[in-house]
Amino acid sequence: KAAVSFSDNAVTEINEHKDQMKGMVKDASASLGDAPTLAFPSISTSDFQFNHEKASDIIIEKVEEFLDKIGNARLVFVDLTHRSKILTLVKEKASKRNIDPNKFFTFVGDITQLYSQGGLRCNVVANAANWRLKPGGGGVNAAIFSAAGPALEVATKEQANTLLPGRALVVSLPSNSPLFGKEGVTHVIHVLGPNMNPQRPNCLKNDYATGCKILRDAYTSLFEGFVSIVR
Ligand code: AR6
Repeated sequence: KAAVSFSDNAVTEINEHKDQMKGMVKDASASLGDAPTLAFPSISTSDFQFNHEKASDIIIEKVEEFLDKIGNARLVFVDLTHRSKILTLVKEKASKRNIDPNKFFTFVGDITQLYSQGGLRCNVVANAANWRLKPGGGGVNAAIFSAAGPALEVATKEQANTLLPGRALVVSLPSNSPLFGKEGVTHVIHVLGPNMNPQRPNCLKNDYATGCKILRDAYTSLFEGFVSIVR
């Protein structure tokens, strides 16, 4: 009998510890998960065919430049699959440079479903846009416009009809947008990167001197946009 009651006590104690642990884990994730977070895809490396080595260097350079400026906010680099070459490069280079993994990390998932599917709260998402700031065209642009519904198109058009390569446009997402309601996204930042695809407008024809400059400007403009929201 004594043995049984001892074991009952032990079970009670273990359960208490478990609850405590759960609380601790919850607190930790809540404090980090509540920080303002920008989720961004790789600009220009898919449809726009920009070189992945060069792009990943620029991403790391710009993340390092901005991590000091964003306070307790976080930057998250997103792509659809673990097989993504650009995601692997960025991950490797971030770890080599000892970038604080609490403030910058890579994440695999659909940028339009980061909270509902991945449990990752991101109040701001970046879009690899086209110069007309129009829905469609495939890639992340089609996905974001489709997930956000017509509210995003309207809010975008109220601000601008076109975007120059290397520039970003911050759009506040109306609360009736499903991307706001389901995912908690309050802002979309459209970014237009340099284009190396001859089938798309303003092709730079492999001019990487210009291309790298435009890609740097694009990330600078994106992160400055995020800083302006966070402040
Ligand atoms: N979630 C996360 N990442 C994604 C998603 C998604 N739903 N969809 C694509 N990616 P791209 P670009 C990744 O082609 O090269 C459009 O037609 C993708 O794997 O969207 O800047 C526009 O209208 C890649 O790593 O952007 C423009 O005309 C990254 O997002 C043009 O493409 C960017 O791929 C812009 O081309």
